[in-house]
Amino acid sequence: LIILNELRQALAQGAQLEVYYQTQHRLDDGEMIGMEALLRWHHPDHGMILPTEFIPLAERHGLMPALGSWVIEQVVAQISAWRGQGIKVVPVWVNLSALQLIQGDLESRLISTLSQYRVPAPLLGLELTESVLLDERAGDISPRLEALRREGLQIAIDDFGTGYSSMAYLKRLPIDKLKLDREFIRALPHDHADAAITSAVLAMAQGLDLDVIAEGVETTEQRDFLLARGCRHVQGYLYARPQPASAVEERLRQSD
Ligand code: G
Ligand code: G
Ligand code: MN
Ligand code: NA
Repeated sequence: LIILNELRQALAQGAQLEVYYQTQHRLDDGEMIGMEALLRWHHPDHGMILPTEFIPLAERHGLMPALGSWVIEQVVAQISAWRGQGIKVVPVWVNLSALQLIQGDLESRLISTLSQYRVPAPLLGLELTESVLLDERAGDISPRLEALRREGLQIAIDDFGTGYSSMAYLKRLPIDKLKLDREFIRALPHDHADAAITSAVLAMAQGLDLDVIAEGVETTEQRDFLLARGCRHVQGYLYARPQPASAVEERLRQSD
């Protein structure tokens, strides 16, 4: 539990935590259309620790609403700083933990952070996994998502296809985008099952008028397969790895 205390300290001081950004692109012409904020912890002894290791710890030990709020404020402040420098910004997507939704005042906190930094709501997207969306402790989430969308925020289902995958919630929940999990992308185009699933999700999303972004695209073969099946957006190492704000800032300036 030394690490837990260290995480608590890192959060209090902010210095060892850093938000990385992975750019997202339009498939047909490569244009940057967004980015995902991904938290990193630079530990003085252990080097970089990935969120898969420390976020579950933060969730178990009550650090999560605070850590999540820290990420949101960092991201909104960064967008604001870029806008202040005249840099044209693309929407930034933040991952939400179930514990942030259970905390009932998420919506008002988001809205007040955005207005404090004078950042237009459409520049912030929220990624929720299927398990977060279906977490009963958060209550009926549909009107809450609706309220956020009315304010202009965008909502995506993250890791789509790996959770409970009840198609019923797609009908019920007000969302903008599906993030097709990289599990289904990895073995494309050769794996028949993955090819069938990916094609079916793309067709279904088109019928539901939902955008799809394919995650974990690493090869041109994967890209070509997706493009041929009407997928419009991608995120993956083929385009960019998660990187510090200063590095994506370069790309924002170039693509401006
Ligand atoms: O780059 P990658 O190793 O960053 O991310 C690993 C996992 O950690 C992903 O499932 C991602 O959704 C999650 N993650 C990254 N940053 C955050 C964050 O700020 N909040 C939450 N809740 N999850 C995050
Ligand atoms: O929030 P989510 O679970 O979708 O987090 C995205 C995760 O996927 C992060 O850990 C990120 O670093 C990782 N990632 C992004 N692009 C690629 C990729 O092309 N290949 C692999 N293996 N991982 C990726
Ligand atoms: Mn995500
Ligand atoms: Na994902």
